Amino acid sequence: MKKVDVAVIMGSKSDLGVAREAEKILKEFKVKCEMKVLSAHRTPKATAKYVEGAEDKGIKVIIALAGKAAHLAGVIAAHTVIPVIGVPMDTRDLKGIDSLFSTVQMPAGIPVACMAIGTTGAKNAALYAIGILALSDKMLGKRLLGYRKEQTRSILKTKI
Ligand code: RP5
Repeated sequence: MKKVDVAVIMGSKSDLGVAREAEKILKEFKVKCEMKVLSAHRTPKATAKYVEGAEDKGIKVIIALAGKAAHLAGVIAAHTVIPVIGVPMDTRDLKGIDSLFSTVQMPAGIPVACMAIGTTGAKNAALYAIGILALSDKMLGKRLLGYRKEQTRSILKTKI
């Protein structure tokens, strides 16, 4: 079975552009990830089945992106103890506030780490997942530190 460290699950193919931002960072850090479209509402049984098999696949972190009544991250977290990072998608009607509240307001006992709305959240979800993996992977931790140092360096050299 192919080794996968991080699963990136999105509620709809319409979330793919934002999900790619997380994938890009995971690939930059050479973290093995797999992308899936699964919905808490439209494919509830397939979602549960995938998540229940995730531990056997060696998946260590799950990133879940969803919009509107965004229950995907919470439903995934209900089926596993693998850490789940939720990314609320931006929406036309309510500007992602709907997705944010649906993702962040989990009942005690079933935690979801909720990131910012949209692209920022997707990027930070990948970095957060890398931080979790780095706890048991020293080399990955070094690369994460290097990424931060480079970020600091590039901001400090900004000429106005
Ligand atoms: C959610 O509803 C998805 O995560 C997506 O952000 C939103 C709209 O989905 P589509 O109607 O574009 O498939 O389930």
